[in-house]
Amino acid sequence: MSAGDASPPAATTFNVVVCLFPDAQLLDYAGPLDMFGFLVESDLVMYSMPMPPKLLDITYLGPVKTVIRCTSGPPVVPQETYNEALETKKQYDVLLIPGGGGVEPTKIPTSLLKFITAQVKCAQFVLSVCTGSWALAQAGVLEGRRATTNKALFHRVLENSSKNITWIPHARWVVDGIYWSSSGVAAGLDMAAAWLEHIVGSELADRITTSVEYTPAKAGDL
Ligand SMILES: *[C@@H]1O[C@H](CO)[C@@H](O)[C@H](O)[C@H]1NC(C)=O
Ligand SMILES: CC(=O)N[C@H]1CO[C@H](CO)[C@@H](O)[C@@H]1O
Repeated sequence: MSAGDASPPAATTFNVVVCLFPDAQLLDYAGPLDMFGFLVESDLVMYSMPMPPKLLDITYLGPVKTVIRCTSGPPVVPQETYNEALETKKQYDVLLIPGGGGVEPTKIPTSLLKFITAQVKCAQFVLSVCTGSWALAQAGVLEGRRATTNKALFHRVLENSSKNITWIPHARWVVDGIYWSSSGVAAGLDMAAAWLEHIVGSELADRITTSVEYTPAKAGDL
């Protein structure tokens, strides 16, 4: 680069995986994704965005490649299964894990738990929304860590997860190492906004939240 060349460095890309399953809570993943979309290269023109320092390439995985019904919203079809991703050993940089009725211990897909355990070894960020952190707890990856979850299901998650997890009752979201966990549903939007600020800076993150006319809560807000 010659002296005085002011062109910004080329954007780097995070591969993001959205972990779907039957009875995943729609807004848990749809809320963050609507903001993440501002960093998807093919959508930049639509949003009239300058090239951000970080781009997101998003993949949708599920226990099956056939139609999945989430708690509400349209039927969704995952692009690949967890088992296929495990076989090809593809590593993702960022995991987004929604909560919902499908994370109940009797319902959660075993392949999702295996996928989480394999991915967290090299992932840079693991984002859970609502009872998505219960899925992380069942995968055994929150041992010795702090996390939060949906306030309405707090005691159920607390009683039915490892005693070696420090569950934080009053938080919109909690960060511990690579793990970012938010409380219930809409708190995922607040955590997503904070995470965007973390990866692309406050100017661009503010532009995104302003575009969607959202005023994010702070980490300690109830
Ligand atoms: C809690 O988890 C951490 C991290 O895996 C581990 O080092 C520690 O021994 C665990 N403590 C108990 C009481 O299981
Ligand atoms: C508080 C709570 O929901 N406890 C549940 C934990 O899991 C067991 C086994 O599934 C249930 O019987 C408890 O009700």
